[in-house]
Amino acid sequence: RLSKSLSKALNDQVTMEAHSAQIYLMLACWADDNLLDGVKNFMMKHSQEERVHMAKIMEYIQERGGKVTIEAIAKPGPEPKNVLECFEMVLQQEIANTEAIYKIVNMSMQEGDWATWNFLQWLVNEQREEEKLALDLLDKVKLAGGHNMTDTGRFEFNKLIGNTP
Ligand code: OFO
Repeated sequence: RLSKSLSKALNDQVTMEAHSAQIYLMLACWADDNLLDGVKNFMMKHSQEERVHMAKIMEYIQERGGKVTIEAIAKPGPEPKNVLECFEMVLQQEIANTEAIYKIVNMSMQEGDWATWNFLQWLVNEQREEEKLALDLLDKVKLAGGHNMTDTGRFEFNKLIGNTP
């Protein structure tokens, strides 16, 4: 059975995943306003992935006899000013998520709750992949011009990201 402290930490992570999903939605809307349909699709897909993470953690808490409480989600924002800022926000959010997850992994280790430790390894791997993807995309944004991206750079980057899983 989950300890109270792990149950609370995992519950906070449910809220954090929901907040990540909202950040991706905010970025999708920003992309739509800026005629970047490839970026929008990418953000919509990732918002959905964060909701899947959220649901998996909820299920786990319940399966282990913990209690899930749905909390308020902070408003995301402000919106980015350009494509570079948009992808810097993605990377920062993923790093913040990884740090939060590592804290829970650490707690589970200290409590000797190996089931929770084992469950979280899936999320650790997921974060490694998401950080790698965010870093790769940020590199591509920089190659496409970064702060000085031209309309052609935006067009090419938007096309490229539209084909990114
Ligand atoms: Fe972006 O991954 Fe959830 O945690």
